[in-house]
Amino acid sequence: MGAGADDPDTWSALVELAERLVAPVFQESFGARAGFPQDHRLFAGFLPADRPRLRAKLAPFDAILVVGAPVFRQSPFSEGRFTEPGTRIAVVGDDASEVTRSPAELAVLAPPAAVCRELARRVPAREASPPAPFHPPPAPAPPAAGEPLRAGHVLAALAERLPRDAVVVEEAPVDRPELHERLLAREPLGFLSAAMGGLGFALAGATGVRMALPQRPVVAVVGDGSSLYGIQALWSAAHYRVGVLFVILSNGGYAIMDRLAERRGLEAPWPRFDVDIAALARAFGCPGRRISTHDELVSAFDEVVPTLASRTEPELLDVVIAPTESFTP
Ligand SMILES: Cc1ncc(C[n+]2csc(CCOP(=O)(O)OP(=O)(O)O)c2C)c(N)n1
Repeated sequence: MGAGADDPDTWSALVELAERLVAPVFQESFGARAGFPQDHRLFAGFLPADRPRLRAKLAPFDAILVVGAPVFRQSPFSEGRFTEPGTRIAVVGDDASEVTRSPAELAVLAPPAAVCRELARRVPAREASPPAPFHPPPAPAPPAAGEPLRAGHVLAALAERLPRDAVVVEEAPVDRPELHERLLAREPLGFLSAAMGGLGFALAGATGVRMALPQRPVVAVVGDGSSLYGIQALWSAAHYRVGVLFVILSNGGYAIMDRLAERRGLEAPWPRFDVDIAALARAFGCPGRRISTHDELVSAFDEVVPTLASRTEPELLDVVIAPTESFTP
């Protein structure tokens, strides 16, 4: 399932269909939105964006129905087939270019909710034992004295506190896989991302979502590098009194670019940087504070997260973390 399935109608049609087939449901990789409730017992996790791991993940299945997503979004590129030979693929979606370029045996250009609802009515119920459900990894223990915070600490602390209806806007390149696994989308529009790698979307995007849907709590989780591609959105959030929580994962560099360079045996030519994003936020009129300990992190979340449904002032938490050392997209 993918971004093209992210509306209440399609979610409920897909739940009906998946339950009838006792079929595991995977979220597309590098997607813009979630296409299925990620806390449902048939949710099976996130497809890899890396082709060898995608092939391995899909190898047990003889038939795959793709709904509201391309077959299959991958980045960075690697050689080879998407699936093992013999796997049959059908795709349903209302994005004509996505449907027509997908290498599938059957491609249906149609509103996914209607198709899935009708399929759920027509396919025979399957007798099968349910697949293993997806569980987020356990929260990491707080860092020992002298050890830095890591992305996992921030994401796990947020996951423990966010209400079901929160909208999480993601632009945290190297930590996206872990963000997916910890911050599950439990309601439509629970997850939002630009999904094409171009930076500069999240601060303005989160502000706009909260303006359009003032009843939804909105949190943006953004890399420090990414935040600099559209930092002036903080002025808009402050000026228009938009109560978004901006969580900056400040690892002092372009970690994903470093990891991608390493994969190719290259040394990263770009420098590390140390920009005080909290001070920048304040310069734009948005309250901002720097967080460097687990206690500060937890007490800031305890203070701010419960106010998200009703607040009319943005807040930026600039959380200093160690760069994530591996990237398996
Ligand atoms: C507009 C734009 N410019 C440059 C890039 C290349 N780029 C991709 S990720 C990245 C670094 C992002 O840094 P940060 O937000 O700190 O995330 P991290 O990798 O540390 O998680 C850059 C420069 C891009 N994707 N889009």
